[in-house]
Amino acid sequence: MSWVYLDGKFVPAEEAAVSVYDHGLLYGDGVFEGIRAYNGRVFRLEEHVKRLYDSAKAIMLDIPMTQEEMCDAILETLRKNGLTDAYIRPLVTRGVGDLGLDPRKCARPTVMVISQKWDAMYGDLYEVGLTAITVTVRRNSPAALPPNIKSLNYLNNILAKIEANVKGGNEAIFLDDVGNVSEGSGDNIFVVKDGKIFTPHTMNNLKGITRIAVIEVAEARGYSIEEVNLGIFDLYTADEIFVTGTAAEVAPVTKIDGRIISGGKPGPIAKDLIEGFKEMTMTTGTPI
Ligand code: PXG
Repeated sequence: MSWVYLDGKFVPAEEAAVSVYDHGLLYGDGVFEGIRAYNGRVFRLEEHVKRLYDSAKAIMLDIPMTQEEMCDAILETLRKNGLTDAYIRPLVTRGVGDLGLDPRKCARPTVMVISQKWDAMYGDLYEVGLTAITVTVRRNSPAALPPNIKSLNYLNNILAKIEANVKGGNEAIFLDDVGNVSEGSGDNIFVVKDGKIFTPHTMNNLKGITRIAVIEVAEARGYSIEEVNLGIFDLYTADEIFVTGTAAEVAPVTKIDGRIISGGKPGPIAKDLIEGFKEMTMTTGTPI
């Protein structure tokens, strides 16, 4: 049997349910995280929990437990389910209210932790590389809904994914409202040009935890890595492109909008970082 943490209790997965009046459902009013455990350890647990609380703070949502208690709830969920390699989804909604959008109607947030076994998201695509599509739908403007908030409102990302699916891509790449490269539908983006690595600033994308980990791996391996504004030209003329995320890990892109990147196969720097990141996930993290 698998168990879900729900408001301080463990309930069987098939009985874990929220009210139709929960504003997480009615308005996408809530925040979440996506975390991985590898080899009996949770990768960057404190960083994910901190980002969850930052997302909550940005939407004035008071999570009714401390960050330490949230970390414990996550670890306990994994133990209760006997998981050592897993995907973990903590989620906090505004809670049960009425059909009006005013969050003051919601007495207390709903807190959930869902977990499941999880393997590589892109299967054998890591060997051949992803086909990416720059989509016409733009990333939410930071002036409207900052992409830094990992909110339950993922329709912007889902519209991008649908467009990539329709156009035959494995992943969508967003530009922001002025045409700067932003991120993928569920990952951050990096390009390699003339031996140097570049990635967008995090104003127009999620402050990815894998992104930071990969920057650390790159620096440890002696690469020059810089945060810059990138345009579509930089994507089309890149020597290598890769995306990073909890689900995607480090995934090379070998074709974008029909342009072949790094000869149509994963490039040497992406391969080096895939190896370094794998080592990091296998040897670091909070023991379950
Ligand atoms: N940008 C966006 C929009 C994301 O949703 C990332 C970047 C990468 O962030 P991290 O911290 O994970 O390196 C994400 C994270 C899924 C899935 O099921 C997607 C994410 C995480 C976990 C699962 O597609 N995206």
